[in-house]
Amino acid sequence: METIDLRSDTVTLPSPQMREAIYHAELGDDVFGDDPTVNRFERMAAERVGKEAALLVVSGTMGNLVSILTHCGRGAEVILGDRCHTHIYEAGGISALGGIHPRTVPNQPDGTLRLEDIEAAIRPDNVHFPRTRLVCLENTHNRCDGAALTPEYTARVVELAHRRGFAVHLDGARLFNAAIALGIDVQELTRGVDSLSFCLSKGLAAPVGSVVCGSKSFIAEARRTRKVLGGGMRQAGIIAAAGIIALEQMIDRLREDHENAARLAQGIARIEGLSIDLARVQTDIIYFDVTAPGLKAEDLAQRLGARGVRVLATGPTRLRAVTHYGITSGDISRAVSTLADVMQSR
Ligand code: TLP
Repeated sequence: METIDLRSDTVTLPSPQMREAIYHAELGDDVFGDDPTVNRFERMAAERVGKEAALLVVSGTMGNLVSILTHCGRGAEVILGDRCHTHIYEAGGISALGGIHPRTVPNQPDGTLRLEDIEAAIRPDNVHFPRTRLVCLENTHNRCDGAALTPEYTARVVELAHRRGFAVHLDGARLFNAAIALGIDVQELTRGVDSLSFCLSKGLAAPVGSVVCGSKSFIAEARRTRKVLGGGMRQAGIIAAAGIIALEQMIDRLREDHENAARLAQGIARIEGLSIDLARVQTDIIYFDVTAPGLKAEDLAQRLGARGVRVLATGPTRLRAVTHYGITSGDISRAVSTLADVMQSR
């Protein structure tokens, strides 16, 4: 019996077309700028999101770190959500490596930061304070039920930041999921932001890699920052080749992941002892709660795992499941019936 792995969309394996493209990739030394596949990929990525230039990096974490370090000098302050990935899951890299001061404001349930909260967090020019240099948004928002931020909201944050003299970075690890969920072109979600990163190794199913996009001058600086972090790669066309397939073939299919997530959520809603807010299910990420007395999320995850369905416990009663390339609609039916069985046979 095959395992149905719903822990994350990071577990996706490359498609046959990616393996083929990797095998045949034309390569060179990318630190010298000589890898034709990387150069082609970076041009494609920049064009796709409507920015001048792009930079291939190892991971989403490195994409955010490179971007934030490039925007901010040591001692600068970045405004970011208290539930955002950079603040919670990136090992404090911006402080550890960049001497950058994080100023958190509450993420609203829909993943946004209230404009009033951003405004109130901006530092006045005073020798006592760090300088506000950047605000970070996350779209889709991982910890906020995979919510998609709208172009209207993004534009309002961009307007505020630019009016007050600082930049906007968008952690778009799952940016294409947002565009698909909202039924819009991805460029509507990137307009005006000074930098963004998106991941190749989540729903887009490439084995490795993320990409930072921005103006030519920003990316030239980001290239230096990546080198400082030891992220200059040599025959990186091996990675970029899969990235090209990701951009060409894997974006539209994210729709299937959203449909599967919605079906999984509807199944969960019918199971006694579990609870889920169906109105919050928008993309490939769903969170649900155990309400059955005495059952911990961790225990449920373990029992499911023993039956071949893997999910993540993210709190004492909270669990996360993520659909992706490699999860079929048949897998969703099996996951729901396994969940129902496990809950019934307690
Ligand atoms: N998220 C992973 C874990 O780290 C939690 C996951 O399974 O969801 N931004 C966002 C919004 C992310 O969700 C992630 C990964 C990253 C950045 C970092 O990407 P990687 O894992 O490539 O460093």
